[in-house]
Amino acid sequence: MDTLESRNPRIAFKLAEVDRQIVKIASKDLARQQNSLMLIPSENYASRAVMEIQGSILANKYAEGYPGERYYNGCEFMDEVESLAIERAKNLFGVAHVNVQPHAGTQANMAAYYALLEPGDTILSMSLSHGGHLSHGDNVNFSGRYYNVVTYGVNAKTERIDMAEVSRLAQQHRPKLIVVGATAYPRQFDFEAWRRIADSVGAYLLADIAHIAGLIAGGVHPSPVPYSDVVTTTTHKTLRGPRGAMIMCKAEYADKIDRAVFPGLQGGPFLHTIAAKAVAFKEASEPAFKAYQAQIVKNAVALAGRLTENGFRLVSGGTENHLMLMDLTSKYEKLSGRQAADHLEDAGIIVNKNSIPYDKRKPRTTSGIRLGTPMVTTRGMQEEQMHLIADFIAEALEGRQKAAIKRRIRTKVQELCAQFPIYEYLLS
Ligand code: DSN
Repeated sequence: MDTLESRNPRIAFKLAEVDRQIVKIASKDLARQQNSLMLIPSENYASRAVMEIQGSILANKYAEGYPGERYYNGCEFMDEVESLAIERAKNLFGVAHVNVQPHAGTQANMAAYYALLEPGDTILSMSLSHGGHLSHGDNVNFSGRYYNVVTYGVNAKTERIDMAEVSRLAQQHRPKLIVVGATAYPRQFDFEAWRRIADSVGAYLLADIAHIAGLIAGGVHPSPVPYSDVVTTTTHKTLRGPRGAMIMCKAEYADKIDRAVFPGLQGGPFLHTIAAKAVAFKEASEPAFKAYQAQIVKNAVALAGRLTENGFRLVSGGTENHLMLMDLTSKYEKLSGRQAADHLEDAGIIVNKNSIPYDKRKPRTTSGIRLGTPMVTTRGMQEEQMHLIADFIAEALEGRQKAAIKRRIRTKVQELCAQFPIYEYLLS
């Protein structure tokens, strides 16, 4: 029979036939993902369905533009995909307008600034060293170069955002945009209070919910949608979709936001990823997702509680969301976040070094580590396992100079992981 495969056999070869080297690397990471306790709060295990469509024929098409107004022909089904993703996101978050094209969170924030600001305008945002994000105006990022950035942080005593201080800074600097959102803040945001401050100085309010989007969709964190002009998020963290981002906004900013994404900052959208976002939004609208998000928070509270019992101080005293920041100086003055993260990796526990507020060490060293529960919760672990994990962390850090202790914990970690396998269809 005359087939494309018979005319061009390489098109039909399986990955393992084409590139054993890359298969081997991916298999090693599959084993690492299976055998480690992954506690980085911004990561997750995407579902098989999400991964299937992301690696599909939808990756073959260019579709610059938006549904119904493309710069390429042959986009009929790409329009269907993107419209479906948009509708599902609108329903999930109860928002007027959604742009599902941003490739990543920084691009989403960049598009929001591009739409609402002129170079030189003032942004009031959380400082990176207190838990903000590079793209909120850090001086090594484009946002710090093109805008006049004023930062707020957390109060030295409470380690929570001091809303009176935010209000004072807003009055003093009259920002055109206030950004609320963080990558390492373990407390909830009162978005209504942020709106009041923005209104008091006539500023736009941008909520960057990349970390907490899943919690919001699952109803375990208040939503910023009623109070914000623009909301940005990634889709792969607690939301558990493909690696990517989106922008939500009030109807009045829809055109500006869309034009900022394309043609302002991006060319062709990744329709295979947008299809995977659509799948993730469907999954996030199901009752099981609410239960998952509630368990993420319960697990974080359990992990935080047991770490505290083990003598570690947590920034702000605990957590109300999916993550926590551990202040290592409270127990081991000489141990940096970087060293602690490496010792824990030796024991099969993956975390990241992170500055703590008012950290005396540099960002590459840090005095803290950041831990979160989205991945272990996706595996099905509950409070009982969080207690075990906290004890593993304490034992590994206490015995950090002894390779045999870390090896023993690594074995225990692997035994625990074996009880909660991931992607069994890939492992078998
Ligand atoms: N990578 C994100 C995080 O880990 O929080 C920030 O970009």
